[in-house]
Amino acid sequence: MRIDVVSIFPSFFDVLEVSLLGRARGKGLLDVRVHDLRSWAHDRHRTVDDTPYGGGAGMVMKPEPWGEALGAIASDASTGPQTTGPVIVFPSPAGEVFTQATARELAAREHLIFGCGRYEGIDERVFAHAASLGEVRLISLGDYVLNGGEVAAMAMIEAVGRLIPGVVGNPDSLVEESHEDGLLEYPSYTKPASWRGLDVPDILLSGNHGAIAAWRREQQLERTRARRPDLLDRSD
Ligand code: 6GU
Repeated sequence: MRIDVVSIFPSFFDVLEVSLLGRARGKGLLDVRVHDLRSWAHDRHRTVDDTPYGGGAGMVMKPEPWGEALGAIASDASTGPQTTGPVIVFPSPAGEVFTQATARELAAREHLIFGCGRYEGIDERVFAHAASLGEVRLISLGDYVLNGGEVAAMAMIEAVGRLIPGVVGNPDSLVEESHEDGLLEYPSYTKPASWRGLDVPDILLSGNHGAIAAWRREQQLERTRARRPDLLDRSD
């Protein structure tokens, strides 16, 4: 999978070098390229923002650098082995909420472009223009406000990247995670069986695999009911 990121803070994405995703990049499973939006700003100060039409607080990202950046990246990638157009993701608190289902949809694509906005947002015309280059999605991490799209893009890249075959060593560990089946994960324990007066539940030491599976399922339902009842309304 190829992922391009456009940001005025490319160094935010240095952490992609480490851990699981770093190894995935080393193995050639993931081709991530981070671009500085300012390389497509041509004035002396490499300006990427301006005051909003109609007035109001803050600054708005100008359309021209975004148009050039997205155009250059989309046409560069189309010379590669891609058979479908890119998905262009704009992290935005005004977007649809990102879920595990969104991660699965994005993981099935060959090319993702993340356009990270700052300030009060990006000139609205950029989204319309981007729609001529690929499938545009505005995606939010949840109902709270970050200073820009970078941290959100990073979260999405990690959630999507670990679904690419080969990135996570043991594929079984993908299915037993919270949210994969619409429920929260069951509790996990390791040795020692007794620690500071706290004991591992007897059932897990019983060797009865059927009973263990049933207990884990019950734990999943119980925690989901207690912590995230909204998930139960949605799952079957
Ligand atoms: Cl994707 N962007 C920003 N700026 N704030 C957010 C967000 C995204 N998701 C939640 N809050």
